[in-house]
Amino acid sequence: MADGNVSNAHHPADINGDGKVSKAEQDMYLEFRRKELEDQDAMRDAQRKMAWFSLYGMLAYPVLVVGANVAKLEDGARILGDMAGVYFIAVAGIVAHSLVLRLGQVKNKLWNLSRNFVD
Ligand SMILES: [Ca+2]
Repeated sequence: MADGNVSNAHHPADINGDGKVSKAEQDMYLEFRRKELEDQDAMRDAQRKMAWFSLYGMLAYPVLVVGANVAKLEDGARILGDMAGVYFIAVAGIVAHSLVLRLGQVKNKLWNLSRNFVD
């Protein structure tokens, strides 16, 4: 029933639903997929930068408290000390989220590798 170009299965590139993927539909689909991959890459870069920025902030925090004491800013040092608990919990959440995302990517890669060995 189905010839070479027509298929009963709906292809995501077939926008008008005629069962064929025209050149224009294929180009649009490939462009959409390319943009999608670029967006995912940019999102991963932004999350990685956010995690590193948070870690640097975590390292700089005690230095800021000591620096405020050295600069005779006792109120500043006290306020920074009071905020430390909330700050470190928030940073730990950001870093943990980043690690969980990374572990998910590693798991997917291992899963895909194992599927290649089975096939
Ligand atoms: Ca079509």
